[in-house]
Amino acid sequence: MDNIVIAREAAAREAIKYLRDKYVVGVGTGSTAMAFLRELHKLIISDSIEEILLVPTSTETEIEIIKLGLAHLLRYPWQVNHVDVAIDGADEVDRRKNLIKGGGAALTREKIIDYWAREFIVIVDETKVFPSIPSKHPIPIEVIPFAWSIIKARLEELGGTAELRFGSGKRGPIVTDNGNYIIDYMPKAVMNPDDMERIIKEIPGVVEVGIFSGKRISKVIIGRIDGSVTTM
Ligand code: ABF
Repeated sequence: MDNIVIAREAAAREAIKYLRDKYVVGVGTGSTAMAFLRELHKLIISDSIEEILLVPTSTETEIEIIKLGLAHLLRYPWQVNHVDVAIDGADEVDRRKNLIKGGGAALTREKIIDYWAREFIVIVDETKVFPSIPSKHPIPIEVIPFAWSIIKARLEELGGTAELRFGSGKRGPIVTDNGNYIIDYMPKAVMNPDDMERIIKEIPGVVEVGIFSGKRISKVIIGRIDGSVTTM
């Protein structure tokens, strides 16, 4: 098995320890979150955990829940009055638990559910840990399509590069679950992530920013390629 897969699955298995019977679980997006969903599926079909409800953070995750035969557990935000725990992946995490998310273009629904949850647990493999963010991945920003060129110019004025994200085959811009576009922004200088998030969010037409503040995160579980885990 691929080393990264081993690391992801180790983090996903560890996250299962934070679930309880009768929990409302926010289910993240991406391959690490899907490893978690598969582990959770095993527990549900073996009756090791009872009366769990699942709130997806994207259409992609919603489809996976249905494909696993768990549609009866699927709930939308308006059908529950809280989320006990959200388990989600990330593209980058720094030592203060600040995250870059949105490589899969699902950042807005992820932030809605992850921040609403009483506990927000992040699962990553060890290659996602960096001294500061953003390091390798630009900051994904969900924008109203009408405003994309203005926002791109405003970001470039702040310093750095900003690119409208295209789908494979470059047939057109990627469209999010909310009908918006994504701009990937790599700032020129490293800045405090909370300040960066605030400054970007103030630009009219920005829907959400793929910086998730470490202050909102209960725990980060890091899976290692030897199959062990550490937490922060
Ligand atoms: C979601 O999936 C995103 O916020 C993040 O961009 C991505 C991580 O995917 P993977 O686990 O496949 O690396 O959590």
